[in-house]
Amino acid sequence: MRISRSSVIFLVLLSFFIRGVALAENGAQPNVVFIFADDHCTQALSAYDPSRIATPNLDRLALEGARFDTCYVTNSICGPSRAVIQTGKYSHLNGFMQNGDSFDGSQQTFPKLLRAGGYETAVIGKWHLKTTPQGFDHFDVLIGQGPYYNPPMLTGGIAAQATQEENTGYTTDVISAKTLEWLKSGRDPEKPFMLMTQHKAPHRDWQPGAKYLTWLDDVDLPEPPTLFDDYSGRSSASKNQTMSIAKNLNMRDLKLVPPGYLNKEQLRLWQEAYGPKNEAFLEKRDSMTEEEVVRWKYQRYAKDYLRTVKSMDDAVGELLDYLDEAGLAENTVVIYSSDNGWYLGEHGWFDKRWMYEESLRVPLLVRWPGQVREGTIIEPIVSNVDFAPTFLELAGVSIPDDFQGASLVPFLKGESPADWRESFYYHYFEYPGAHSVARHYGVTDGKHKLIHFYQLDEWELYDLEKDPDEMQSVYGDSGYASIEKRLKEQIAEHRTLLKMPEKDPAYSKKIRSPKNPPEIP
Ligand code: SGN
Repeated sequence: MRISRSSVIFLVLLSFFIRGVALAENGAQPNVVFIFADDHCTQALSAYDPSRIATPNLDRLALEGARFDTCYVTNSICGPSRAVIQTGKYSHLNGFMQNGDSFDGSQQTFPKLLRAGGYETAVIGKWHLKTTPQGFDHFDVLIGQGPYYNPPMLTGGIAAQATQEENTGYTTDVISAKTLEWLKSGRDPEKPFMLMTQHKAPHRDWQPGAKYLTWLDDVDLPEPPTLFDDYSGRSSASKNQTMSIAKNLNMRDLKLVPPGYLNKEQLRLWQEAYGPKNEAFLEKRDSMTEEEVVRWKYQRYAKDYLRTVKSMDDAVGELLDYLDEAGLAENTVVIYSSDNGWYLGEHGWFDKRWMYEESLRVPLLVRWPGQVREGTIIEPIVSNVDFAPTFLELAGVSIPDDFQGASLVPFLKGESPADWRESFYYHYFEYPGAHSVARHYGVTDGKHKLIHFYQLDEWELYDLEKDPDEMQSVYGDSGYASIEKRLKEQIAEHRTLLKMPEKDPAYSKKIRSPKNPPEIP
């Protein structure tokens, strides 16, 4: 009997379909919900640090699942971090090294591999990779950074032409509603799914939603001990940055002027909340010392940041409740992380970019019922370059050889992989650029950290056990000579393994020059 080519194709597709349905039903292919924040640091997530905020919904993930305590990003900035997650590769190989870049969506990405493995894929919320998402059955994404209120969004997917739509409301709530809507009625119930729900919050300029405009008004937040750091123990790089709470927050950041785009009712609520607080500040401004003004700015900035986190925590609660109600929780792995770490006043800073701990480290929480033991804490160094291989292993899809990270599934199952990385390579490329952080690379093994600001040819070495706040570089100190030598060798090994070219591949790139935001009066 002769079987036509089209029959063969039909039979192959049918067998894939049957396999997909069977796997989805018996739980072999769990759903994955990846909840992602923008600029959320562990200092503002109570499962890690309860000193400034309670995030009960995010904490649920840690209590019912695992908390990774040392998750580092390879390049601490928005677009590059997202590209690492899409591709499982460091920035120099995925081509997205700085925020001005455009993501080449035609390359191999994990959503495409998951689709080929029978998953339905969706991304809702912040995308920030410039080009239209590829590899997603459904996308509904902010355009560029997107505003905090009334965000226009681009929606489409594999089977639909992209169209732009207007939305009204607070962006965190809009993303939350769209996420629930897709789960309830947008997806194909016959297939396992991978959903990325990605918030704008708590990105600059930290605009709270109406519900939290006055929350924390009566509280004095604790100040980080390094708020008045003078950078005397370090190279010239940290003295030349422009991310200082004292000097670089502008009127909008500090809410001394309202956002220009709010609708009438949103503006009314905003003015009602900030008007009296601003008047009180401006009245006493002239009699305040410089130090008092920095303290005031820290409180204003940190509270607004935490207010945006609070709304996001509510959104996470709604999502977890829905997974429970719909009977999806048992067979869904929920993962929470952020694109980079952040300074909530430590070293006198806001923003990210550095290889120093606060900006290098991101939250990573994973709940996987029946697989991850409740309350697990995982200490070894993991990274956002490990996310893509993890997604693939969860789905039972094979991991391509050119991925540069490794799956975290063994840790989730309570194993300690014998050949896990003992040190980690970091590389930041965006200088000149926003906040003037010099280009650098470095290595850390969790105990020591060696950083090379290569344009300046200045080095720093930290003893993280003795000096966890990285206040005093011991580079060149004879007592650390053997450690310095070992870390330099590790840098060379990592660079070879990671296929890092000798010359900075981003040198020739044009970078937008930083704007000079106006100072407060
Ligand atoms: C982006 C960066 C911020 C930066 C602003 C303004 N975030 O929003 O780090 O403060 O630009 O830059 S990112 O999510 O895109 O990485 S400035 O040059 O005007 O100060």
